[in-house]
Amino acid sequence: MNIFFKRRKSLFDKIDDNSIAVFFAGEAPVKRGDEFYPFSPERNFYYLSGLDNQRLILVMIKNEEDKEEILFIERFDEIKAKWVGPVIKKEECREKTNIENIKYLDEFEEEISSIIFNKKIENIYLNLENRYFKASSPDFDMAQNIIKNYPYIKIKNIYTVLSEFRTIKDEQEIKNIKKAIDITCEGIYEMMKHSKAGMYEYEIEAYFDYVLKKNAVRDKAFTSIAASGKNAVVLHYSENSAKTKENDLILFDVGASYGYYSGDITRTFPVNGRFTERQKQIYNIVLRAQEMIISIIKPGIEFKSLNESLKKFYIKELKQIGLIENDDEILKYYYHGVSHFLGLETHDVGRHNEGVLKEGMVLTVEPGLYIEEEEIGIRIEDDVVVTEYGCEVLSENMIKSVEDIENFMRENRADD
Ligand SMILES: [Mn+2]
Repeated sequence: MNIFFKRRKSLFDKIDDNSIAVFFAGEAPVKRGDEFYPFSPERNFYYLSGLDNQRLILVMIKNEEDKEEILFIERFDEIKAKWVGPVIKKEECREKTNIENIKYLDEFEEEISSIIFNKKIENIYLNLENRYFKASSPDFDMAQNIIKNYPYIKIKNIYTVLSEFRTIKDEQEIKNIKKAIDITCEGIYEMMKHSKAGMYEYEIEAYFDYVLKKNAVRDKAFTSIAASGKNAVVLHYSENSAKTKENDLILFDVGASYGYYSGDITRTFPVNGRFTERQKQIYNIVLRAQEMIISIIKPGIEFKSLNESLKKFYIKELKQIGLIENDDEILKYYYHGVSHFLGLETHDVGRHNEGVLKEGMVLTVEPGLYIEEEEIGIRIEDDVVVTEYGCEVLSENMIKSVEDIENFMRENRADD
């Protein structure tokens, strides 16, 4: 069965009778003048349709008698076709989505009013993600129009329902995430091979970008972090412009995107291929912390307990090496969360802090320690999928022990 059809079928079960649900693919935002940012489909639209063309609209209609779906696409325009290429055709849409009824965008408004009237529509479900007070999107515009023109219709938010769906990954999704991770790891190995003290952070990063392009990945999952020495204590450092020094560690938090699914991996290694004794000591604490967290992940565990366990572990370890005396000093050296969901977005949807882990969830495990006064910032991040009794590390082939990293860098350094 077509996976997108299957997802829409499950969604129909969650919406009330006499309702329609509307999803917009969105369009690329203007950069400036006649330039646009690259297009990336709205994720719930993509999740339900598998289409990544701009401006499309998916409408789902449900009443007591039947369930209907309509896809609105752009009409063919000869001049536009000569400049930017032809738009997606009805036949291709049918094949990819299993939606039979395909209409043109210029018919959308008339069609919606006729559905509202003829099908006695009482509710309209819209995809209302709202992180900012002045949110603007086709969904919010439509909400405004409905309130104005059909004040008796109730507007409901489908975003939260889909977020719930999307936290549990199906086989196809895990395959895509795995592929994104494999390419990401290949890129990290490439950086390890070429890294030398004295290179600029972006010079090493360029080897990651090369691997992405070589694998036909057009998009990164997020802006790469390439942070050497003390820069690594800034969590979202993205300047990537400093010159590395002889005994620097360098932290790479990077991710390829594949089929719109994100990989998210962090590795920290010495630019010159050899850890100092102190770096080794701190690195091994982070590594053992990560292994401990991975070992406790299983269905039923509270998401927020992962971070609590990590802090307890760190407090004990950092007291042992004399870095801290009191429990609350830990916040000086570790100040983020250990995990987030991963999927169609890098910080994927789902209310992690309120919930427990379930089979099929994909999450990151990314403990770090940041000692500013010693210019040491270390984070190790892998991605795991929760299984029936535990979890599977999707990036398990990516080396991370001190010994493996030093050996790999010694044996594989390129002579450029
Ligand atoms: Mn992450």
